[in-house]
Amino acid sequence: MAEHVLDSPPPGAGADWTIPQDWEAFTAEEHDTWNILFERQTALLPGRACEAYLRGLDVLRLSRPGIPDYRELNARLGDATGWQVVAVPGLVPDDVFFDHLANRRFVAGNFIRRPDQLDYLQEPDVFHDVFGHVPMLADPVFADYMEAYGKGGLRSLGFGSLDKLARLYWYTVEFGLVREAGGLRLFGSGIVSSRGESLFALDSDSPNRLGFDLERVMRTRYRIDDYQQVYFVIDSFADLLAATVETDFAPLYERLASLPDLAPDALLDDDEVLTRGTQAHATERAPA
Ligand code: HBI
Ligand code: FE
Repeated sequence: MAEHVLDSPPPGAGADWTIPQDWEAFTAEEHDTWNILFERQTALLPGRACEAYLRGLDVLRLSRPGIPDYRELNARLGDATGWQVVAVPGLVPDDVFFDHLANRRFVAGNFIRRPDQLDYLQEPDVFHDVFGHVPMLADPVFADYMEAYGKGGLRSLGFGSLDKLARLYWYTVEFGLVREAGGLRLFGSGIVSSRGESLFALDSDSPNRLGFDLERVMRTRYRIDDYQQVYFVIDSFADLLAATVETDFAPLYERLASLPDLAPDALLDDDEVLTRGTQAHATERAPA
């Protein structure tokens, strides 16, 4: 079980699970870990991440290196789109998570991976949450999308359809690609915060790459322990926002309840296929 997942608010935390960041408590080694990851990813992402992400990176360039001090970060992010980052111990319950998003607060795990975990860890640490998510929150259209998503998440709880809506988050916010400059660019936080997946998601012939379709995404299961077997491609953030704000989710949840889920490597006749993947990566990783 992940070490930072609690089943009730930590001692001293509010009912919203937030805790003080206590920036002064981070050690030199923890700041060094952030700096190593930050330098590595910012060298790799130009030409790979979308323009909105690369522009948003500026909000993270603070007066001191190392793990961002939210007192300074939130002044800059707040000026850009009214979003704030709040510290939490780790994963928080879905309803708490959605309520924060609906109020333009992004929750960030208040720990950073160990030096021997540089390339991968399953839980969202401060590097994934802040380096991965914050630059996109500085983009006005995406900032609106994330608030709309939070409000939709709270509504989905009433339909018992959180699992379907979580797939929308997963295949856009965490692992989304966008068409840009005649090619594909990264915007998913799970991708841009990972060196391996920043390469794999664009360069590998293993995964499928499909045109974004809301119902298709919400039918498609995902894996949390390896690179994705499918990436969905949006045309623009305005399109993604429109799909979320203009859809009446009640009949969509009804329809989804009667349709079978799809495996991550599924291909349907009416899919817009940009890449028909070999699934070689998943096959080689399959348990013996
Ligand atoms: N908690 N800290 C944290 N970070 C997340 O990304 C997160 C969460 N709780 C729930 C959650 N995500 C999921 O419900 C979403 O992926 C839909
Ligand atoms: Fe995330």
